[in-house]
Amino acid sequence: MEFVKMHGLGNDFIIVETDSWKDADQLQPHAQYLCDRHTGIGADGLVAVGHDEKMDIFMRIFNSDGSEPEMCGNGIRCVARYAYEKGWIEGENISVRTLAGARYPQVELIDGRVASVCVDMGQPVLERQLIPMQGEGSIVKVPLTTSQGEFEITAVSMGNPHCITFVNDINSVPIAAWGSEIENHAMFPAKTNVEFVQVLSRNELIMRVWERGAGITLACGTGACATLVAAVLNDLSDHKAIVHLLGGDLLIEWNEEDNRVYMTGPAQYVFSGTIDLD
Ligand code: ZDP
Repeated sequence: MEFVKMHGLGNDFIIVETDSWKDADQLQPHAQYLCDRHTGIGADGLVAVGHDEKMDIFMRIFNSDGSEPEMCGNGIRCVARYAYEKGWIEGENISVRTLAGARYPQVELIDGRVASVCVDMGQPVLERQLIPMQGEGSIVKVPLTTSQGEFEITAVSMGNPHCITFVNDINSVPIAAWGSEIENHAMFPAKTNVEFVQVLSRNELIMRVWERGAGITLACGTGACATLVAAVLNDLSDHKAIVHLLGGDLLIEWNEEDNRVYMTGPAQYVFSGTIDLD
């Protein structure tokens, strides 16, 4: 099987072409092995991409634990660059079919090469049952009890669930200990991605992430979008901010006119190769 390794701010993916959305089913049993950083290729996720009947392309992602999330922000920037530079796309605007619905990346060129990608990540989902999150009422400043203490969280879905906690000192947060418990908390019937955020200003946030199905990663695009939305809902940020991640920075805007979230950041190649699945 041929593959290309790409990453968005160090959140890395194995990109594999499949003939159809359905054909990507055959990849899921191999995700754990292929993503293993010792016995496989090594990545945070496995991404299937190909031509779609209604949209320009489709994208399916499998986390390194083999689970299939609805959406992927760093990954969609990678497949946008991949499809553009393969010559699959006319122009710079791409329509992508995902499990979360249609998403619309736009490649940004310098000297004919993709320098960055701006993705319309759609509207944030703020209805508790659709995140999904147990209980009733607001999704802002919700008390969450864990074995490691009480948290005040804000939940946002970008097609996939995110649980955001604001902290005073990001470097003091035990990401793995808190993140792994909250990921599997009963409050989140589909589990959740877990973000910890320190606010530097109304236009600058630091975010660290424990990802559902992947653990600590260097960056999470959907998580950065959810972080900005949560910061606005808590009146801690304006509608446009830089989100600093371990792997680098993303520019996130929650547009007040169309209620859609826009994410801009890089997508980079690492290497290509072949691997024998058997
Ligand atoms: O929702 C989830 O299970 C995430 N782990 C999916 C991957 C999210 C990603 N890191 C991103 O950038 O949004 C690819």
